[in-house]
Amino acid sequence: MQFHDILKNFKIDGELISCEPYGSGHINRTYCAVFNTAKGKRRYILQKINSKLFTNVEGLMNNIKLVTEFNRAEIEKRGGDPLRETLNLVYTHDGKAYYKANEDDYYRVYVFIEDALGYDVVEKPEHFYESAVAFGKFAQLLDRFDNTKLFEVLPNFHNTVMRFENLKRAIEADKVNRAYEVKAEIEFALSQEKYVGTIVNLLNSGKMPWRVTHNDTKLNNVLIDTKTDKAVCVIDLDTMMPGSICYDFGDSIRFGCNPCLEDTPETEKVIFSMPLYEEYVKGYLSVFGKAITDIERKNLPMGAILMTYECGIRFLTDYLEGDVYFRTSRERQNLDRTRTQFKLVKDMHEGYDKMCNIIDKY
Ligand code: ADP
Ligand code: GN1
Ligand code: MG
Repeated sequence: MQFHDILKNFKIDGELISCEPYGSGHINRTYCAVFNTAKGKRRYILQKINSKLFTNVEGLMNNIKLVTEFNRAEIEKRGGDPLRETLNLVYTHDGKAYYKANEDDYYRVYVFIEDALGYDVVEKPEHFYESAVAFGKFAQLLDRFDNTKLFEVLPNFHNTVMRFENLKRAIEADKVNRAYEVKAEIEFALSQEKYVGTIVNLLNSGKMPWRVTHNDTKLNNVLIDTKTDKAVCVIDLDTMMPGSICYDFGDSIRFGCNPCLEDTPETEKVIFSMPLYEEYVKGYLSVFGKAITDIERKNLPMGAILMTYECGIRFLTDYLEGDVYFRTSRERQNLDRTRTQFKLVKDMHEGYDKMCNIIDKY
């Protein structure tokens, strides 16, 4: 189907000029659509939703609608700019949050947030600090949102125990005959078994609170103002679900404290950056510090280790299954991603005491 035929279903006044692939997400297909309107050129984000993964698009889009409308009202109350500080869905002519083009072919449109970018690697430490403030504020904002309203889009998304079981099954099945070339990675992955239940057990025993969490808190899921270097908006709300704050903290650390790209083939250049970790802790706790419980605070460093490890074993599982989940553009990309994560996990174990001391400092 042509972009024009898809976009004409959304409430946009104007003529479509172009529509090109945009951004670097691994899951959905994102495009930037430019329209000529009475007010001049206007850009929109068009996304083809990965409906193989998100099998209940109605439930997914209802979550995003609820959360963005809630945030919009809160931002307005606080005198902020609701067109920039939250995602804004563009609805279809019949008032829906998505358009179904064909069976398994779903699209959504967001207002494009101008003069802001998502970064794949920390270019300036203040960007990372700013992302921490943004995710902290986001968590704080949603602390008042009733999480029973959210449909659980991907159950067990950060259940590290289940991810570990998936890995073991993939090793056993060895579908595409790759296990022999990743022996060292498999050995490392299995050596971490004693940690995998830490957060899951705390949540399930009621010792750690379930909160509304974002669950995909990579730096490139916060848009940073290109002029002021301040965080503008948290995006990519597909994985909003009940979870632990240690997941959100940990996933940010996993991605941002690596000076290299997530899929760098030069694993030897990957080092866990303690100064960047400190930037993030400072920013996050400056806004969320009061709401956080002792057990959450104490487990933030373990959250970082586990989210990095979990992402590593997800990449490894996907490599063993023939690259069917994460989008790849070259061979062994998922293996490089795995190695990056595992190197970070090793560094974090070594720096664990220091990571805890930094939490105590703030
Ligand atoms: P994925 O789930 O595939 O990661 P995202 O929702 O994160 O998809 O979008 C991919 C990229 O598109 C983002 O990293 C960001 O650069 C850009 N993007 C997404 N939404 C907007 C928006 N409303 N305004 C500007 N850029 C956006
Ligand atoms: C995926 O969609 P994107 O690129 O923001 C993945 C995350 C991983 C991340 C690794 C729904 O995020 O869980 O941490 O890749 N999202 C989903 O970069 O699986
Ligand atoms: Mg994204």
